[in-house]
Amino acid sequence: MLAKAITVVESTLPQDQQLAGQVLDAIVPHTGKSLRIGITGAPGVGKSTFIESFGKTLTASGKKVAVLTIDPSSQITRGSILGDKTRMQELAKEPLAFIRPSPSGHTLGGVSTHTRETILLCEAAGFEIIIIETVGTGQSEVAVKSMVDFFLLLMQSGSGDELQGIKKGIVEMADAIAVTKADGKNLQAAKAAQADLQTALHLQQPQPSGWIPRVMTCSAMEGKGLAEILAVIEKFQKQLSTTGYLLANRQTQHNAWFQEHFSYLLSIDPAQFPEVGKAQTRLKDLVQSREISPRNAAHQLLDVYHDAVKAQS
Ligand SMILES: Nc1nc2c(ncn2[C@@H]2O[C@H](COP(=O)(O)OP(=O)(O)O)[C@@H](O)[C@H]2O)c(=O)[nH]1
Ligand SMILES: [Mg+2]
Repeated sequence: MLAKAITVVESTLPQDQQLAGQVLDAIVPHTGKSLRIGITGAPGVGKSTFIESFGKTLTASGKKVAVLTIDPSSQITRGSILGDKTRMQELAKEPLAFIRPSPSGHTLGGVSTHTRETILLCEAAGFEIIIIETVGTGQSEVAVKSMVDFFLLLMQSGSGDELQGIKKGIVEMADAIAVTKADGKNLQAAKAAQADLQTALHLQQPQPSGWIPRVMTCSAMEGKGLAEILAVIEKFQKQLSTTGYLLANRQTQHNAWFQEHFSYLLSIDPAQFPEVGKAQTRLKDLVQSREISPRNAAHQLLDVYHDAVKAQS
Protein backbone atom coordinates (compact mmCIF):
# COMPACT_ATOMS: atom_id res chain seq x y z
CA MET A 1 0.00 0.00 0.00
CA LEU A 2 2.81 2.40 0.94
CA ALA A 3 4.76 1.62 -2.23
CA LYS A 4 1.61 2.17 -4.30
CA ALA A 5 0.89 5.49 -2.58
CA ILE A 6 4.46 6.65 -3.23
CA THR A 7 4.15 5.68 -6.89
CA VAL A 8 0.97 7.74 -7.23
CA VAL A 9 2.55 10.75 -5.52
CA GLU A 10 5.65 10.52 -7.73
CA SER A 11 3.61 10.08 -10.89
CA THR A 12 3.69 12.75 -13.56
CA LEU A 13 0.62 11.34 -15.33
CA PRO A 14 -2.24 13.86 -15.44
CA GLN A 15 -4.76 11.22 -14.34
CA ASP A 16 -2.84 10.56 -11.10
CA GLN A 17 -2.63 14.15 -9.89
CA GLN A 18 -6.03 14.35 -8.26
CA LEU A 19 -5.60 11.06 -6.42
CA ALA A 20 -2.11 12.11 -5.28
CA GLY A 21 -3.54 15.29 -3.79
CA GLN A 22 -6.33 13.37 -2.06
CA VAL A 23 -3.93 10.80 -0.61
CA LEU A 24 -1.62 13.49 0.76
CA ASP A 25 -4.46 15.45 2.33
CA ALA A 26 -5.86 12.30 3.89
CA ILE A 27 -2.57 11.23 5.47
CA VAL A 28 -1.18 14.61 6.53
CA PRO A 29 -2.96 14.62 9.95
CA HIS A 30 -1.20 11.33 10.71
CA THR A 31 2.32 12.60 9.93
CA GLY A 32 5.07 14.16 12.01
CA LYS A 33 5.72 11.34 14.46
CA SER A 34 9.01 10.02 13.10
CA LEU A 35 12.57 11.12 13.58
CA ARG A 36 13.97 12.20 10.23
CA ILE A 37 17.69 11.64 9.76
CA GLY A 38 19.70 12.91 6.79
CA ILE A 39 22.95 11.12 5.97
CA THR A 40 25.49 12.60 3.61
CA GLY A 41 29.11 12.20 2.57
CA ALA A 42 31.31 11.87 -0.50
CA PRO A 43 30.70 8.91 -2.81
CA GLY A 44 32.48 5.83 -1.48
CA VAL A 45 32.67 7.07 2.10
CA GLY A 46 30.41 4.21 3.17
CA LYS A 47 26.91 5.71 3.43
CA SER A 48 24.98 2.73 2.08
CA THR A 49 26.99 0.25 4.13
CA PHE A 50 26.48 2.39 7.22
CA ILE A 51 22.74 2.72 6.66
CA GLU A 52 22.41 -1.01 6.22
CA SER A 53 24.21 -1.80 9.52
CA PHE A 54 22.65 1.09 11.40
CA GLY A 55 19.23 0.24 10.04
CA LYS A 56 19.60 -3.35 11.23
CA THR A 57 20.56 -2.07 14.70
CA LEU A 58 17.32 -0.10 14.70
CA THR A 59 15.08 -2.89 13.44
CA ALA A 60 16.70 -5.25 15.97
CA SER A 61 15.41 -2.97 18.71
CA GLY A 62 11.92 -3.17 17.21
CA LYS A 63 11.90 0.15 15.34
CA LYS A 64 10.29 0.54 11.93
CA VAL A 65 12.85 2.12 9.58
CA ALA A 66 12.35 3.66 6.15
CA VAL A 67 15.34 4.50 3.94
CA LEU A 68 15.00 6.97 1.06
CA THR A 69 17.77 8.08 -1.26
CA ILE A 70 18.29 11.35 -3.06
CA ASP A 71 20.89 11.31 -5.76
CA PRO A 72 20.39 13.76 -8.63
CA SER A 73 23.38 12.31 -10.49
CA SER A 74 21.80 8.87 -10.53
CA GLN A 75 19.37 10.10 -13.15
CA ILE A 76 22.28 10.16 -15.54
CA THR A 77 24.23 7.10 -14.46
CA ARG A 78 21.54 5.04 -12.72
CA GLY A 79 24.59 3.46 -11.08
CA SER A 80 24.11 4.39 -7.46
CA ILE A 81 20.48 3.38 -7.36
CA LEU A 82 21.32 -0.10 -8.52
CA GLY A 83 24.33 -0.12 -6.20
CA ASP A 84 22.26 0.91 -3.21
CA LYS A 85 19.69 -1.70 -3.93
CA THR A 86 22.20 -4.49 -3.97
CA ARG A 87 24.16 -3.17 -1.02
CA MET A 88 21.15 -2.82 1.21
CA GLN A 89 19.87 -6.29 0.41
CA GLU A 90 20.14 -7.48 4.00
CA LEU A 91 18.23 -4.54 5.41
CA ALA A 92 15.65 -4.94 2.67
CA LYS A 93 14.90 -8.43 4.01
CA GLU A 94 13.98 -7.06 7.44
CA PRO A 95 10.20 -6.96 7.87
CA LEU A 96 10.49 -3.67 9.80
CA ALA A 97 12.49 -1.95 7.05
CA PHE A 98 11.35 -0.20 3.88
CA ILE A 99 13.82 0.98 1.23
CA ARG A 100 12.97 3.31 -1.60
CA PRO A 101 15.40 4.82 -4.13
CA SER A 102 14.85 8.36 -5.37
CA PRO A 103 12.44 8.91 -8.23
CA SER A 104 13.66 9.92 -11.65
CA GLY A 105 12.78 13.58 -11.61
CA HIS A 106 14.30 16.09 -14.01
CA THR A 107 15.20 18.67 -11.42
CA LEU A 108 16.55 18.54 -7.92
CA GLY A 109 13.49 20.60 -6.93
CA GLY A 110 11.22 17.87 -8.24
CA VAL A 111 13.21 15.16 -6.51
CA SER A 112 13.07 16.93 -3.16
CA THR A 113 9.32 17.58 -3.43
CA HIS A 114 8.78 13.88 -4.01
CA THR A 115 11.13 12.96 -1.18
CA ARG A 116 9.29 15.24 1.24
CA GLU A 117 5.99 13.71 0.25
CA THR A 118 7.44 10.23 0.58
CA ILE A 119 8.60 11.13 4.11
CA LEU A 120 5.01 12.04 4.98
CA LEU A 121 3.68 8.81 3.52
CA CYS A 122 6.22 6.74 5.47
CA GLU A 123 5.28 8.55 8.67
CA ALA A 124 1.61 7.92 8.12
CA ALA A 125 2.47 4.26 7.55
CA GLY A 126 3.98 4.17 11.03
CA PHE A 127 7.71 4.33 10.32
CA GLU A 128 9.46 5.72 13.38
CA ILE A 129 12.85 6.47 11.87
CA ILE A 130 13.26 7.82 8.36
CA ILE A 131 16.76 7.89 6.91
CA ILE A 132 17.49 9.94 3.82
CA GLU A 133 20.75 9.23 2.00
CA THR A 134 22.24 11.87 -0.24
CA VAL A 135 25.52 12.36 -2.06
CA GLY A 136 27.91 15.05 -0.87
CA THR A 137 27.71 17.32 -3.84
CA GLY A 138 26.54 20.48 -2.10
CA GLN A 139 23.22 21.21 -3.73
CA SER A 140 21.35 18.15 -2.54
CA GLU A 141 22.69 18.63 1.01
CA VAL A 142 20.87 21.91 1.38
CA ALA A 143 17.68 20.25 0.16
CA VAL A 144 18.03 17.33 2.57
CA LYS A 145 18.98 19.56 5.51
CA SER A 146 15.70 21.37 4.92
CA MET A 147 13.65 18.18 5.38
CA VAL A 148 15.30 16.41 8.31
CA ASP A 149 15.63 16.79 12.08
CA PHE A 150 19.14 15.42 12.36
CA PHE A 151 21.92 15.73 9.82
CA LEU A 152 24.78 13.22 9.95
CA LEU A 153 27.92 13.70 7.88
CA LEU A 154 30.11 10.69 7.14
CA MET A 155 33.78 11.31 6.46
CA GLN A 156 36.79 9.15 5.81
CA SER A 157 40.30 9.47 7.14
CA GLY A 158 43.48 9.16 5.21
CA SER A 159 42.94 11.85 2.60
CA GLY A 160 45.66 14.03 4.17
CA ASP A 161 43.36 16.99 4.29
CA GLU A 162 40.39 15.70 6.29
CA LEU A 163 38.03 18.23 4.80
CA GLN A 164 39.00 17.38 1.24
CA GLY A 165 36.12 16.75 -1.10
CA ILE A 166 33.53 18.10 1.31
CA LYS A 167 32.58 21.72 1.32
CA LYS A 168 33.02 23.54 4.58
CA GLY A 169 29.36 24.56 4.46
CA ILE A 170 28.32 20.93 4.74
CA VAL A 171 30.44 20.47 7.86
CA GLU A 172 28.66 23.48 9.34
CA MET A 173 25.27 21.90 8.64
CA ALA A 174 26.13 18.67 10.45
CA ASP A 175 24.66 17.78 13.85
CA ALA A 176 27.20 14.98 14.05
CA ILE A 177 30.14 13.73 12.03
CA ALA A 178 31.09 10.06 11.95
CA VAL A 179 34.51 9.05 10.66
CA THR A 180 33.79 5.80 8.85
CA LYS A 181 35.82 2.64 8.28
CA ALA A 182 37.41 2.85 11.72
CA ASP A 183 38.66 -0.72 11.53
CA GLY A 184 41.82 -2.71 10.77
CA LYS A 185 44.79 -0.62 9.72
CA ASN A 186 42.52 2.37 9.33
CA LEU A 187 41.63 2.59 13.02
CA GLN A 188 44.44 4.90 14.13
CA ALA A 189 43.97 7.29 11.22
CA ALA A 190 40.24 7.42 11.95
CA LYS A 191 40.88 8.33 15.60
CA ALA A 192 43.29 11.06 14.48
CA ALA A 193 40.73 12.41 12.01
CA GLN A 194 38.14 12.44 14.78
CA ALA A 195 40.41 14.60 16.96
CA ASP A 196 41.15 16.98 14.06
CA LEU A 197 37.48 17.38 13.22
CA GLN A 198 36.55 17.92 16.83
CA THR A 199 39.07 20.76 16.97
CA ALA A 200 37.72 22.23 13.73
CA LEU A 201 34.16 22.12 15.09
CA HIS A 202 35.17 23.96 18.27
CA LEU A 203 36.07 26.94 16.10
CA GLN A 204 32.59 27.05 14.60
CA GLN A 205 29.72 29.32 15.54
CA PRO A 206 27.34 27.57 17.93
CA GLN A 207 24.17 26.19 16.32
CA PRO A 208 20.95 28.19 16.74
CA SER A 209 19.40 25.13 18.42
CA GLY A 210 22.01 25.15 21.18
CA TRP A 211 23.13 21.68 20.16
CA ILE A 212 26.86 21.00 20.19
CA PRO A 213 27.81 18.80 17.18
CA ARG A 214 29.66 15.60 18.04
CA VAL A 215 32.40 13.77 16.18
CA MET A 216 32.51 9.98 16.42
CA THR A 217 34.11 7.02 14.70
CA CYS A 218 32.40 3.92 13.44
CA SER A 219 32.88 0.76 11.44
CA ALA A 220 29.83 -0.42 9.60
CA MET A 221 31.72 -3.59 8.67
CA GLU A 222 32.42 -4.53 12.30
CA GLY A 223 29.25 -2.96 13.66
CA LYS A 224 31.28 -0.69 15.94
CA GLY A 225 30.27 2.80 17.02
CA LEU A 226 26.70 2.40 15.79
CA ALA A 227 25.17 2.23 19.27
CA GLU A 228 27.09 5.39 20.23
CA ILE A 229 25.76 7.22 17.18
CA LEU A 230 22.22 6.15 18.04
CA ALA A 231 22.74 7.38 21.60
CA VAL A 232 23.83 10.80 20.32
CA ILE A 233 20.80 11.00 18.03
CA GLU A 234 18.49 10.08 20.91
CA LYS A 235 20.12 12.69 23.10
CA PHE A 236 19.62 15.28 20.37
CA GLN A 237 15.97 14.32 20.04
CA LYS A 238 15.40 14.52 23.78
CA GLN A 239 17.22 17.82 24.26
CA LEU A 240 15.64 19.60 21.31
CA SER A 241 12.16 18.27 22.03
CA THR A 242 12.42 19.72 25.52
CA THR A 243 13.43 23.15 24.24
CA GLY A 244 10.73 23.06 21.55
CA TYR A 245 13.33 23.56 18.83
CA LEU A 246 12.50 20.34 17.02
CA LEU A 247 8.84 21.25 16.53
CA ALA A 248 9.62 24.87 15.64
CA ASN A 249 12.16 23.67 13.08
CA ARG A 250 9.60 21.33 11.50
CA GLN A 251 7.12 24.17 11.21
CA THR A 252 9.72 26.41 9.60
CA GLN A 253 10.59 23.62 7.16
CA HIS A 254 6.98 22.99 6.18
CA ASN A 255 6.30 26.66 5.67
CA ALA A 256 9.41 26.96 3.48
CA TRP A 257 8.23 23.92 1.52
CA PHE A 258 4.84 25.54 0.94
CA GLN A 259 6.44 28.82 -0.22
CA GLU A 260 8.95 26.99 -2.38
CA HIS A 261 6.31 24.91 -4.07
CA PHE A 262 4.21 27.99 -4.76
CA SER A 263 7.22 29.77 -6.32
CA TYR A 264 7.87 26.67 -8.37
CA LEU A 265 4.29 26.64 -9.67
CA LEU A 266 4.58 30.31 -10.59
CA SER A 267 7.84 29.70 -12.40
CA ILE A 268 6.52 27.13 -14.86
CA ASP A 269 6.73 28.69 -18.28
CA PRO A 270 3.50 28.47 -20.37
CA ALA A 271 5.58 28.03 -23.54
CA GLN A 272 6.70 24.57 -22.43
CA PHE A 273 3.21 23.09 -22.81
CA PRO A 274 2.18 22.08 -26.36
CA GLU A 275 -1.49 22.27 -25.35
CA VAL A 276 -1.08 25.96 -24.45
CA GLY A 277 0.44 26.67 -27.87
CA LYS A 278 -2.40 24.83 -29.60
CA ALA A 279 -5.07 26.65 -27.60
CA GLN A 280 -3.38 29.95 -28.34
CA THR A 281 -3.60 29.34 -32.10
CA ARG A 282 -7.22 28.21 -31.85
CA LEU A 283 -8.25 31.20 -29.68
CA LYS A 284 -6.40 33.68 -31.90
CA ASP A 285 -8.50 32.51 -34.85
CA LEU A 286 -11.68 32.92 -32.81
CA VAL A 287 -10.65 36.43 -31.78
CA GLN A 288 -9.89 37.37 -35.37
CA SER A 289 -13.21 36.06 -36.65
CA ARG A 290 -14.84 37.95 -33.74
CA GLU A 291 -16.43 34.80 -32.29
CA ILE A 292 -14.94 35.49 -28.89
CA SER A 293 -13.79 38.64 -27.10
CA PRO A 294 -10.05 39.07 -26.55
CA ARG A 295 -10.72 39.23 -22.82
CA ASN A 296 -12.54 35.92 -22.78
CA ALA A 297 -9.88 34.34 -25.01
CA ALA A 298 -7.19 35.36 -22.52
CA HIS A 299 -9.16 33.83 -19.64
CA GLN A 300 -9.65 30.60 -21.55
CA LEU A 301 -5.97 30.40 -22.37
CA LEU A 302 -5.15 30.92 -18.69
CA ASP A 303 -7.46 28.00 -17.84
CA VAL A 304 -5.66 25.74 -20.32
CA TYR A 305 -2.33 26.75 -18.78
CA HIS A 306 -3.54 26.13 -15.21
CA ASP A 307 -4.81 22.69 -16.16
CA ALA A 308 -1.46 21.88 -17.76
CA VAL A 309 0.45 23.00 -14.64
CA LYS A 310 -1.85 20.93 -12.41
CA ALA A 311 -1.34 17.88 -14.56
CA GLN A 312 2.42 18.27 -14.38
CA SER A 313 2.97 19.08 -10.71
N1 LIG B 1 36.85 -1.29 5.97
C1 LIG B 1 35.61 -0.81 5.81
N2 LIG B 1 35.12 -0.60 4.56
C2 LIG B 1 33.87 -0.10 4.42
C3 LIG B 1 33.07 0.21 5.56
N3 LIG B 1 31.89 0.72 5.10
C4 LIG B 1 31.96 0.72 3.76
N4 LIG B 1 33.13 0.21 3.35
C5 LIG B 1 33.53 0.03 1.94
O1 LIG B 1 33.57 1.27 1.27
C6 LIG B 1 33.08 1.16 -0.06
C7 LIG B 1 31.97 2.17 -0.35
O2 LIG B 1 30.86 1.90 0.48
P1 LIG B 1 29.39 2.42 0.13
O3 LIG B 1 28.54 2.07 1.30
O4 LIG B 1 28.95 1.95 -1.20
O5 LIG B 1 29.62 3.99 0.06
P2 LIG B 1 28.61 5.17 -0.43
O6 LIG B 1 28.99 5.49 -1.83
O7 LIG B 1 28.96 6.32 0.49
O8 LIG B 1 27.21 4.70 -0.27
C8 LIG B 1 32.64 -0.28 -0.24
O9 LIG B 1 33.62 -0.98 -0.91
C9 LIG B 1 32.49 -0.78 1.18
O10 LIG B 1 32.73 -2.16 1.28
C10 LIG B 1 33.62 -0.04 6.88
O11 LIG B 1 33.01 0.19 7.92
N5 LIG B 1 34.89 -0.55 6.92
MG1 LIG C 1 25.50 4.77 -1.56
